[in-house]
Amino acid sequence: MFSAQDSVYMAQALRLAERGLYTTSPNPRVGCVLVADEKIVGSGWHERAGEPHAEVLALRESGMAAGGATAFVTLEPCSHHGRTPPCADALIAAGVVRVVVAVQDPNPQVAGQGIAKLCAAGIQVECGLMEAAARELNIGFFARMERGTPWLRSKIAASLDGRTALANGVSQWITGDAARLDVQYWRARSCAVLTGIDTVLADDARLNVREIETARQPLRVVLDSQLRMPLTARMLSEKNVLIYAAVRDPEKIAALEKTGASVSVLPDGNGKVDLPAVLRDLAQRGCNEVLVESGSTLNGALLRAGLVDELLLYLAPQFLGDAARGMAQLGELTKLDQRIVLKWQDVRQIGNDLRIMVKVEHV
Ligand code: AOF
Ligand code: ZN
Repeated sequence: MFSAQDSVYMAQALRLAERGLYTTSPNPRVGCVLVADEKIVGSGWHERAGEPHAEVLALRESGMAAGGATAFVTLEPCSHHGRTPPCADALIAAGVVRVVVAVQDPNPQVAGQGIAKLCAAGIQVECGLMEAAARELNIGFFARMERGTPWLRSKIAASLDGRTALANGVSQWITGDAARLDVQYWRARSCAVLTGIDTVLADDARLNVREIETARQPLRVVLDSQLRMPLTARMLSEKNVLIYAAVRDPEKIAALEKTGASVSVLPDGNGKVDLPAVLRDLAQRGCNEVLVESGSTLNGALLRAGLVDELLLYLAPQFLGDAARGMAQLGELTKLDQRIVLKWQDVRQIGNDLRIMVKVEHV
């Protein structure tokens, strides 16, 4: 049903969509190419929530040439009035005769209704071309829409023997400059960076995007059950910090809020922060992709709770030895079915380090 030429145009639409990698959230990254008489007559990509969708920009560029054209769109054209009017209506009004869609929009406000609208108008619609790539590009948007939590990606820098810090906590500079720069891109595309209070206390980490230009800083999220966050923490010198606590301490909360931070109390009943509730809350705040940058305690807790979706591992060519700290405190597993099973995604060398991306197989 799809020709080789269809694939060429959809690949181009996907490349356009990728331009929104750092800006579109909470919206998905979407690209569109309009083709008439085997020529591209218009193209567009969604840049920012509140601004026009990919299809509308492509139609603006094509003008009258969209009449009789085929539209290649990486996500089902929307059918709802959100911040902008429905793209399905715009495609119908422009006289497009065929629409090739990579993947259906998981947003319940759309969810097939865009395609239905196009079909009802007599447009030939085909869905599923390069679906896997289109989903992957918006993996966080799909996670948030389909299960109500963001895509959780945990970054861990370690030695080749899987150690992240010496037993005494010394951990800085395990991986090299190139790996650290690479992390900046993953931070920049994430809606939020999540860490534990121990990392803030140990490193006075800021967790913002510094070494590359970005139009948008991720929300910095700290899990701080007992509200130990110092008011002098460097992180608090910029806004955009959200602290999850397990205790209601009105004085400390007021002092933190005065710095511009937000505090939300979500206790789990055992003196800790309720991790699944945190993720649901972040999704409600529009977070698609969340990057965890923390120590082995929080990584272990998230992995044990089955909340980590993907690991971004940077491995330096060093051994730190058995006494050094591991990547994630999982406790002792006594049965093999308790193990965490991973699926290889990508392996490459970054500078002098190895970057391994694996997805967690949720059973
Ligand atoms: C499209 N084309 O380029 C994008 C779509 O508030 P709005 O108006 O920006 O609508 C946001 C929703 O529209 C978003 O949640 C998703 O369902 C869809 N995104 N749809 O037809 C696009 N970005
Ligand atoms: Zn739209």
